[in-house]
Amino acid sequence: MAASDHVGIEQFMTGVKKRNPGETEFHQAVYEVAQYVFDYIKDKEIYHEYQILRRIAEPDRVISFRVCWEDDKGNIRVQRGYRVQNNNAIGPYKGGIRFHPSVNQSILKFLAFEQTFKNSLTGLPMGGGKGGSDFNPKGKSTHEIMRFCQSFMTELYRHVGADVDIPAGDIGVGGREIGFMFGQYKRITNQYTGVLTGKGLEYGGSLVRTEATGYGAVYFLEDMLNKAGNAIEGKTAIISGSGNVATHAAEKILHRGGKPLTLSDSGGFILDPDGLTQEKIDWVKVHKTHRRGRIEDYAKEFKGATFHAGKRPWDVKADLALPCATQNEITTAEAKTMIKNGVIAVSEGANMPTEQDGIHAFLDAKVLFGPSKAANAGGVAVSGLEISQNQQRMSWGADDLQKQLRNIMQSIHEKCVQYGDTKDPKYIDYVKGANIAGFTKVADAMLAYGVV
Ligand code: NDP
Ligand code: 2IT
Repeated sequence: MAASDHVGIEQFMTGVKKRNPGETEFHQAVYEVAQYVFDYIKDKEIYHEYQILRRIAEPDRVISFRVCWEDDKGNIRVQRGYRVQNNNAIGPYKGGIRFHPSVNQSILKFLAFEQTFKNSLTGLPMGGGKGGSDFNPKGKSTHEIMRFCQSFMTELYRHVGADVDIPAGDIGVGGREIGFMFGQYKRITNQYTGVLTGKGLEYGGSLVRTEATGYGAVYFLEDMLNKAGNAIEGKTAIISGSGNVATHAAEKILHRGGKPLTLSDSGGFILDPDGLTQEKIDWVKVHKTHRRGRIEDYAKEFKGATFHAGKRPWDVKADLALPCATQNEITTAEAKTMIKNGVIAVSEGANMPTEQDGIHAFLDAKVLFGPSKAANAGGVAVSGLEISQNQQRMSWGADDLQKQLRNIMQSIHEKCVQYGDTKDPKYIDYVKGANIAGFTKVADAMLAYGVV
């Protein structure tokens, strides 16, 4: 086949949209990867012949199931549960579980697709998957959460396993929910295996897993800045979210001598012009995780801080930005405001938080931009280390794990530099680098298997 006979990107995307109607987040994620991969493989006939990208963009399977549970008033409630197993070319399916009312098939397919490239970038043997439910954990009692998690696992258990598919946490799923799901898996199967990561330290969890995603996003930011002859020290940072990723990103910014100015949740954002301190971050962790409180209470607790209802923090002037809440939380207009305000680097803690044209605005303005599949890979990387510890029936020390996390983030940065060259020798396109580096390993494994 001559190179000119290959399907073009527009035709490829027409097919993706036709096969996955209405799944806009999934289209967005596939298009973002395809833009770069099409260019990279234009003279690599074998990837065309074996339809590699077309196959990665078709999940191995999408499992959807009913989850019934009883609330505290005795009402029977019905939710939908999912597991999307995208690709296991380089290892068992691996990826988080999200509980949020917005969860649908499109969102989980985009997350499972992205996870495939992210897990490849870590260098560890993990394929890509994602799961979740439209269950809304807000306002639910601990017993309601427990009953929901048990019911969810009563179906999920038959699709997962320590060598098959290893879920973990994501939005709305933290240590408490993982505990309930692990307990139910153990009860149903009578097996004690590392089927989930993000477990408690008492029953096979790993040190550093809780901190890993937020810390990792700041390590990636640090490596981008260092490569450009700059540093975090003395810089201000705007951060969205106030959950696991956001609070640990704020903490690591602080460790590096930076000044975190904001946090947010779905109600709005807080601005603390004095900067968040360790004490304030610890308060947020307890308030949001244990008391299930709202970020607006921060402004009542700490003098000088203000709460901005219904708003996101992106028009606050700062040097650095870390979106750590959810997808498409930086619109193209907000990206342009940030550029105008002089932001020098963005590191995505959340998955796909920046709209497509917003990403290109950052790249055109030569803002250092760490895309989610590279910048937030620290969480799943330490999940990979948790799997290794479980299989060895060992647990490693915190110093060792911190070093391994730091090294993995550095090696992801190096892979992005290797593939992310631009016409400007001083500017790295990390989006290009992450997409191509993530693709090659999965693609070459798929080639080895032939047509399956
Ligand atoms: P948490 O549940 O701990 O926190 C989520 C935070 O984001 C909360 O502050 C929440 O606010 C806010 N948020 C969620 N959805 C929305 C929304 N639709 N609009 C506005 N705010 C929202 O989740 P994590 O910190 O674990 O996850 C945050 C992001 O990081 C997600 O994109 C996730 O996929 C990604 N990620 C997480 C990893 C992990 O290890 N946990 C690993 C890699 C990526 P509220 O309380 O009001 O809902
Ligand atoms: O998006 C992600 O990488 C996660 N939610 C973590 C997945 C994992 O398996 O640790």
